[in-house]
Amino acid sequence: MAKPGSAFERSDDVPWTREQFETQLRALGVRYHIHHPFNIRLNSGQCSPEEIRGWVANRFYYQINIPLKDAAILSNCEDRETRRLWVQRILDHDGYGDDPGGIEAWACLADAVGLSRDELWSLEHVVPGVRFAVDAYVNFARRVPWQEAVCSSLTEMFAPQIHKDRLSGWPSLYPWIEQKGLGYFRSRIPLATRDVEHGLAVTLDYFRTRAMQQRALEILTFKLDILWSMLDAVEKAYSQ
Ligand code: AHQ
Repeated sequence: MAKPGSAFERSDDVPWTREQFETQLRALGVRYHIHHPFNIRLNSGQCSPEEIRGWVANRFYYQINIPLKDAAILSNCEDRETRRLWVQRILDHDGYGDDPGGIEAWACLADAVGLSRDELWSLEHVVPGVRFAVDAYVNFARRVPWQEAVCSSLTEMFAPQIHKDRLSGWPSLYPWIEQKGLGYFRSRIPLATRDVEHGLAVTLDYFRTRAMQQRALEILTFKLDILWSMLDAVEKAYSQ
């Protein structure tokens, strides 16, 4: 590879600017699970109660593993300022003080779609493809530099829209689902926006060379594939 700045440096060696890098990251949104056939059917009112219960029960495995993933990042992170911010993500899901947290909010969603708490927490409905994808995410966060795991959380750049779709559509599409069960989606919109602001700053600062920026795109693609393959597995299990 040519010396940086030399006349022989090729254009694909030159790092992207912060704006170019962010544009490249956001362009991966075309692979976000909002475009998955199961999600399109789910958010357009075409799923049966059984399919929705299956999706809620399987996504619960993802939700209860987010704090483990975030704790793995904390355990690898030597920077106190970053930890002071990142620890909030665990509290958001596990709850803190009077706030029961996002995992409890997801259990309320389960109540609303007719899944008992025992059934939900038994994880009996979690299909192998979902378990493998979620476990791959947690194990990734355990073994890579914490900045790479932070980068993988940036799929939430695209999350506000998918939550807004559920909030705007489900009440009329699925009138049988009690609306108080949708509270989790409502809670995530400001939290996802806050989390992405921090995650993006870490990512744009850490991945400085063109090769590292390319690695960041690969990391985000890996996480997009995790979300996509979870819906593949749910669709195969519940939509035949
Ligand atoms: O509810 C979600 C959530 O708490 C998180 C944390 C974040 C991460 O650290 O990877 N990603 C994420 C996501 C949540 N909900 C998903 C959805 O479709 O409801 C979207 C998902 C994401 O975009 O990564």
